[in-house]
Amino acid sequence: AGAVPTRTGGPTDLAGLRRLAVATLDANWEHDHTVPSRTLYPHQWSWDSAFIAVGWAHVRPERAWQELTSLFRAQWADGRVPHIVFNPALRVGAYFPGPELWRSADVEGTPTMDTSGLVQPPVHALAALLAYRRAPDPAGLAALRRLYPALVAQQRYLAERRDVAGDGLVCVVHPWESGLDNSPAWDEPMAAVDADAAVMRAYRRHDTAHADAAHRPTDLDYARYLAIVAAYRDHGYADRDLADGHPFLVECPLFNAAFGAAEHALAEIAALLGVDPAAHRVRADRVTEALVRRLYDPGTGTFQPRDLRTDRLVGARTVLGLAPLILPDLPARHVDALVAEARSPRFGVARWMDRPLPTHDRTAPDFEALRYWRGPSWLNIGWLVRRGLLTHGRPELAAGLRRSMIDLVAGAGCHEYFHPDTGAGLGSPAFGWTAALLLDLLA
Ligand code: 2M8
Repeated sequence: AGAVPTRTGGPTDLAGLRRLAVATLDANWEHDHTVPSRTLYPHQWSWDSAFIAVGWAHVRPERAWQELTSLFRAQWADGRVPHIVFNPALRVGAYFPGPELWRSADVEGTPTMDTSGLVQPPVHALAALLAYRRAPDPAGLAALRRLYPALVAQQRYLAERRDVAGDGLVCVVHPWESGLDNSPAWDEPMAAVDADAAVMRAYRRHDTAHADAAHRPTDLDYARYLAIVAAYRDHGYADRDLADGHPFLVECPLFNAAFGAAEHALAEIAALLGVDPAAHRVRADRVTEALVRRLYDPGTGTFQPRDLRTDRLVGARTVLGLAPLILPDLPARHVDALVAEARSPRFGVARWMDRPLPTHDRTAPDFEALRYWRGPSWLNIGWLVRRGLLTHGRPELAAGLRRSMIDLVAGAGCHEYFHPDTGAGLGSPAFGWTAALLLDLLA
């Protein structure tokens, strides 16, 4: 796995940090969207664009709206917002798996550009609302008015096509949909997916050419990712009958918290547009109620994913379980339990102010400080949890978490993720949402 990387040093003054963030976003800007990373992820990613729009709103608001508008131009007729929108100008092989594997053009109701067929956590309505609040001018209001029906259709797709268990929650059909690709939360459901690491010999992974293989998912993970994509694609990306045989069906607390938070955001957007927000509020309440009923484990006092193939909660205590804090109507008892979990040695928020929020339980035997979503610290997750802490009246903890995130970038630059103890920068060194969310944290 190699030596533990050390911090290399980023700017330490706030103006220097801001300049670095803007320069990173500018360098990743591509006509009408921002790439997460020029090397690792050179196309447009769905939830990246939402986080990135929040950052653009602070410096170039018109780009925030272009970012979201270009993403929603790739929305499918059924309402799904694809998790990757491919840039046709890039050479074949710029990213794996590319358009030749997804074959979106073969499906009816897909846009003219190539896309994936999966979704990601729906944080876009929240992003649009925050972008507008930051820059509440007529151009922003017009953009919000254009986006609103698309954001509603995105929610409708999830509510109507992805409620596989009929319990009011959205089911993800691939770990990539969670955004936390190789989280230990998916180990159990992934173990049931039939695949052999040897499959990867037939492909050329692109990520390991740009990032240390020891900091990325394994070949066996990738073989399973491909097997699940193939199953969904060969089913025409149709969501009927998923329960009958799709190899990966999981209700994720972060995805569903984003789904509920989106209805809260849509209620506020609707009010701004003079539309009755009542239906959004009703739906938001239902999501929170379903999350508590289906994904809360009173035994551990945490939210956990539910594997629909076994109908059991997954035992791993990952940072996914803290995400319901972003729901303003989460009952006080559950908020208290999550705050206790966040402050525990597992996550250490504000107990050790100098330690960043990890993505997995630090005390778990499968905690890996360097490997992607199995331990390292990511700014989008810290940013969401901080919002949750502010929403529920925990300003000191929120301030500690904010400080820890700013320190990470000051210590290492706008990296994709960070070693949760040393703060060393990992993955892409010029990552879009790190830059964007830093701008938001500094505002
Ligand atoms: C990562 O996911 C992609 C697949 O979608 C990959 O590993 O190639 C994840 O970190 C995901 O959350 C993120 O949206 C994407 C682009 O930054 O990269």
